[in-house]
Amino acid sequence: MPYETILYEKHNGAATITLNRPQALNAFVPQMNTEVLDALKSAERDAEVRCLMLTGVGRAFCAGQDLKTRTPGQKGSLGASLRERYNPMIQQIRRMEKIVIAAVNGVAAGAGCNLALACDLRVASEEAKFIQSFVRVGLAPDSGGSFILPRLVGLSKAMELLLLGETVDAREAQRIGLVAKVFPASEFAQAAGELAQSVARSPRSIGLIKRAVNYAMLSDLEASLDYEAYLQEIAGRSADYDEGVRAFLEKRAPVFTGK
Ligand code: T3D
Repeated sequence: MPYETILYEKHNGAATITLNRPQALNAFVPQMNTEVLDALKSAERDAEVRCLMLTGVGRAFCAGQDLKTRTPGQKGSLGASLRERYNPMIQQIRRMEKIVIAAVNGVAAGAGCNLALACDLRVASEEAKFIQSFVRVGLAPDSGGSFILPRLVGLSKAMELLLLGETVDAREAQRIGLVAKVFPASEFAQAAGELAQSVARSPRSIGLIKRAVNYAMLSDLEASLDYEAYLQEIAGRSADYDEGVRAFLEKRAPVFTGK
């Protein structure tokens, strides 16, 4: 499918989806939801792709829903919009075994912020900002934010961010556990790309790590222990595990193939 609101590229096992509506700080219109979902699915199907990165053109990562289409006369049903356009994107990111990295290049607000939170890892430019801006426009949190944010930063901090809607800069986001790494703006694209390349060279087990944590977030210890044993059986049968043990015993770096 040819894309108009996003860019999609592949390089050495890592694919990048770049939100491309810089005139509106990469805010979502329906076509962009459709294209992001399509690109996520095609990355999932593509055996060449082992890691996926999500980023934005210009000075924003994503400003959430395009509010210019939300005037009283044309706003329609927000519930339907979430069910049909946003929830499938978030579910796709969480369900796919491939690792999705949010490379937050600039401001991430509302559903745009929660899109980043749904990813497996977040890295940020020093210029990035995170805003749970729903309260600023009279909305409730969506796109998984009410579920994921407290799990990332704890209940008290999550409530503060949601209720006050204040801007969190990149360093503060790193301090509270919202992002893993912060890079200077001038080095950001390269550093984020290198991280995606390195994840793409990781062993098969990274997808199993994601599955294990996804499962554990929704279940109790007993069920998680059982599911861990199931996933470890899969990992133990992989070529990458054999290579990992061989490399350890031979005192060299492993060469993983993702098999
Ligand atoms: O379907 C549904 O409706 C349900 C889903 C709802 C979930 C949501 O995501 S609701 C939307 C949540 N997002 C926001 O509330 C963020 C709104 N934007 C802002 O608060 C600010 O723009 C930012 C804090 C993100 C950045 O501020 P600043 O000062 O750096 O930039 P700016 O001047 O406000 O914005 C620059 C341009 O981008 C401007 O356009 P203009 O006036 O020059 O033509 C602005 O209108 C546009 N823009 C920014 N955010 C949006 C947007 N246009 C449409 N929709 C936006 N969300």
